[in-house]
Amino acid sequence: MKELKIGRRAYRLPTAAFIAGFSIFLGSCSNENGQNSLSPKGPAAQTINNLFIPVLIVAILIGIAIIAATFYVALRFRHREGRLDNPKQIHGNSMLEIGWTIVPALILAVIAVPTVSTIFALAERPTGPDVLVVDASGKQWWWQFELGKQPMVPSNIVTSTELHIPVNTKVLVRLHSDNAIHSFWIPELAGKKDVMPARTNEVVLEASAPGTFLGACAEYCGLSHADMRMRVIASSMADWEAWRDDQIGGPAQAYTGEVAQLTGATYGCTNCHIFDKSTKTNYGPNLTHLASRTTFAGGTYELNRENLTRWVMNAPSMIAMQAKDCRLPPPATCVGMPSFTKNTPKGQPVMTQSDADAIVSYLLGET
Ligand code: HEC
Ligand SMILES: [Cu+2]
Repeated sequence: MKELKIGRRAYRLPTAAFIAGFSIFLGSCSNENGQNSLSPKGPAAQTINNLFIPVLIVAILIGIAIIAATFYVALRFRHREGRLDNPKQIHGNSMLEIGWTIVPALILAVIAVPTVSTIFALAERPTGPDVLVVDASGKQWWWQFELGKQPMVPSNIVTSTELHIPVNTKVLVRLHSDNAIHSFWIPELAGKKDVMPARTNEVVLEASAPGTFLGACAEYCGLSHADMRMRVIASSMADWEAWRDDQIGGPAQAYTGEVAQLTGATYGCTNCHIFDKSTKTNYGPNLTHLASRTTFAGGTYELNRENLTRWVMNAPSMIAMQAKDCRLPPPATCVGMPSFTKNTPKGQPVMTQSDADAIVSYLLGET
């Protein structure tokens, strides 16, 4: 008895420390972080949650039963003075062995029913003129969204990082990659889907209310995988149509004169980017309507003059990229955007502050 008391006291401090630490950890888990799969904001995520919660409850009950049984057995059959070393052996007890084979099999069989029906429900492919079809491509390291010509979109729209959708509308997202394997995940709207080269997977998004839903690449895809974020912005149909019409229109300012010269012949941005036509894709993000976005560089940075100027002059200082000598049409070894102020290749100009300011003014639609 005496021994036990000493033992208890010795555990008091670590237990208190654990409870305090765990409470702080739980306190840091906010429910409204824009990326919470337990907080569904659309039918697909709701369907998944409806399966997840009951299965989780069953798993917790089984977990508690097993942990309790483990403690019971450890205490009940612990070594004591004057006792035989081994408790009674039960090997070969057919009833027990049949029991613990059949019960889990039954539990799994019961869980399989809603699981399979959820899989079929989520795989249903929406069709019709009121479905918005989006081609999402995983790039290194950003997401390109292309809204092809279709009943809801009179002319092709190419954008990046931020996908605008109307609420209560089914959005069929076709997933593409011309490089590594990525994974597309907007936790509050739908499940996770791998994005594979040479194969088109699909996922259906739908938001039940306006809002901004955060997502990220969920499959390690190289150096800046962690900077490959995205956001889905759901708004009323009227707001979405206004966004759509703005995207279809040309850039805020004419793409001529000094800016066209700087981004073209001088620094060669046009080898990778498009500045004045939102219908076309290129190696890098389409920049025609960059000003309409709130973030850039895979959603890692807020779009403002200061961040954008730093980026245009020396992008690799802001996220990791492999693009040292990539000024010309990107050779296969280039991944990302080069610096225009550090390690510039021989014979290529180093970007001046005033050139950067002029380019950034154009990109922000300011004069
Ligand atoms: C070798 C190809 C290449 C060249 C040349 C290049 N870029 Fe980029 N640029 C990229 C890539 C790739 C990205 C996406 C990087 C990422 O987010 O991981 C990018 C991203 C950007 C972005 C952020 C866009 C967004 O939606 O996130 C801006 C702005 C930009 N570049 C401007 C420029 C300007 C201005 C120049 C010329 C001074 C230039 N780039 C030259 C490849 C290039
Ligand atoms: Cu990725």
